[in-house]
Amino acid sequence: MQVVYCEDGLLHNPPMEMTLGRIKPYVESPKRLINIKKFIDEHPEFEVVEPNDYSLGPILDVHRKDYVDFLENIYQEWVDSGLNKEICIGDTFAQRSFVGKLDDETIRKNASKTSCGKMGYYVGDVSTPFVQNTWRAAYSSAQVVLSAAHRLTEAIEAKQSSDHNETIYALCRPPGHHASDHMAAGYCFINNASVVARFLQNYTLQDMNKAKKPYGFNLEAVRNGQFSEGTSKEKKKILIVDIDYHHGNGTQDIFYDDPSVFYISLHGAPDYPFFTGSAQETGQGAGEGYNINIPLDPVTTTDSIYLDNLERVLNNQNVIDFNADVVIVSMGLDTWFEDPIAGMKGLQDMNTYKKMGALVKTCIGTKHRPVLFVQEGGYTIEKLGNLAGSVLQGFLE
Ligand code: SP5
Ligand code: ZN
Repeated sequence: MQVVYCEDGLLHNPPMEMTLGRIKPYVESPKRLINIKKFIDEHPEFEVVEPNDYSLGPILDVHRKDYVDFLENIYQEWVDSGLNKEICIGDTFAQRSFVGKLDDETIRKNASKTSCGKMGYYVGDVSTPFVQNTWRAAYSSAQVVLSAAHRLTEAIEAKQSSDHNETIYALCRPPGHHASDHMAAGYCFINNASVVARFLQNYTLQDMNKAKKPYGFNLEAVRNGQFSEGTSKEKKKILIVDIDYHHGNGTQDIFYDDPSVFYISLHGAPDYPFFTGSAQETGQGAGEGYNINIPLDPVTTTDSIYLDNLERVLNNQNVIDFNADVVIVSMGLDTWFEDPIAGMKGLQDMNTYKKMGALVKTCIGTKHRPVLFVQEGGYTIEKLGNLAGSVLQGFLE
């Protein structure tokens, strides 16, 4: 299995975060990536490949331009206004009644007068800080996933028989599933899984070939508005299976009214992000019926309960009828019982992770479909290589 990896993912390294009333070292640490990469390097069934650069175009198919400008510039603006160079972290948030009855555009204009205001408008919590190279890391993370999608598309189009799944792993960091079209949250800045879902829908293989440049983070081209664009007319159907411990509120939100992207999430509840993730959230408008949430009790969920739920949802009639062209797995590894900020108390067997990968391969809703694994959360640094490797090995076996 090919694994796309980029060292620039290590560049986002804030000195601290605040979670559950405690100031602590940043939990979503670069060590996570290093540890998974180490496992990948030690196992011959994986082959590490370099990313390419597809510019900002595919990112702007999901995220608002004003938000992308914010991601790019906020750290420097914060420092230029005399604030802490060590870390740019919000402390006042544009929540509900705090913004009164003003319309979004007015709130955005008011917020945009200061870097603190922008942090309050574009960020959802205090555990999503910016440092010097945060934007560069987030951009690289998206390019890793886009590169994986391009390679997967090449493999799909070159495919001779249908007796095996085409598959690839985007070993990206920072993660993405809490980021919405205009908000960073939960360690996430660019919603990688969503960007790649749209990329697969909007770009033909020819578009991808044309957009592809050597990975280099071409800021000038980005400033000059030289973005790649997709021309695809046939919209591929994308199934996103989110097995991160947390509900992927950002991904759900981005596709909530879209019947061409089916979002499934198994997650611990009640827990972060607290406001979304109930089973009653089934999509809206044309997207009604294309969103399935499976909240699980973090205390009583065991290995077999978790696997039963995963198997059931991947064999759900609506998922089968959807008949996805491509499956994206938002692969969080923070369900593991020892996870320092998450974890299901009863998920203690490494084999469970193999079985997760095996289920993605064998269940009717996912069987024989190309699968793109996208790295999300997971914070038991020492175990992450094993956990990620187990899911992928379970899929390959
Ligand atoms: C990508 C990702 O996994 N982001 C997670 C962000 C979570 N941040 C807040 C976590 C604090 C709440 N958890 C309390 C559970 C205690 N067992
Ligand atoms: Zn998570």
